[in-house]
Amino acid sequence: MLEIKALPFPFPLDPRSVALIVIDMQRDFTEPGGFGETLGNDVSRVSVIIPAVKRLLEAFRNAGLPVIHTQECHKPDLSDLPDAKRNRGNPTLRIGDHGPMGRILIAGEPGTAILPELAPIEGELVIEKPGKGAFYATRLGDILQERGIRQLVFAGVTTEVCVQTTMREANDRGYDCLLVEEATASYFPEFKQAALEMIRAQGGIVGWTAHLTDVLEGIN
Ligand code: C5J
Repeated sequence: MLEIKALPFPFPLDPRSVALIVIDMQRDFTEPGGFGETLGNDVSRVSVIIPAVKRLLEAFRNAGLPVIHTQECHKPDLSDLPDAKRNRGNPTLRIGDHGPMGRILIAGEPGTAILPELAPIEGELVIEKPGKGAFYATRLGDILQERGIRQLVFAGVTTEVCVQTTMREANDRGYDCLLVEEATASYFPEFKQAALEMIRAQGGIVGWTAHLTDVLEGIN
């Protein structure tokens, strides 16, 4: 068992049952012309974490620990896209519309691709998810069970939407969850801060948070 300096108290990391889960580090959220920008967001606020996520990924790979990636996306026929999700708000382009990086948030389109710096390597699992949470309408829960994974270290975007939704459900399913502060971002810095505080409040009610350097030191 390794001990990672974390809040609200040290995280006991078991290398035999931990995985890194990198949430939605795809072009649609981090580059101009994608889903994030169509909603009116400044994507530079989230692209700043790319180097930190890369360091975390490399540390897990070097330590021989498993890595899982997720992508928020929908089928080309939109059969997995509820009207409520497609029609909500007033974006400049809706999910499924044609944008500068192909159809917005559609599987296989250039905008949905994971950033090249963080691209999965052979053997890493990629979960395509139609929801904000990575368990909804995916095989993630079964796969984690089959592989004996009991602990999840989280990175990715956005902190208070897809990261937090997945982390909360993982917590309910009995996983120990640790979010790496420098490897997650929101379009709203105050939402990131609030999410970090909510997660670790009340004795770690949703899980732990830790700084990147402490995680790197702990697993190397
Ligand atoms: C959002 C996500 N924010 N990956 N998706 O719509 O957080």
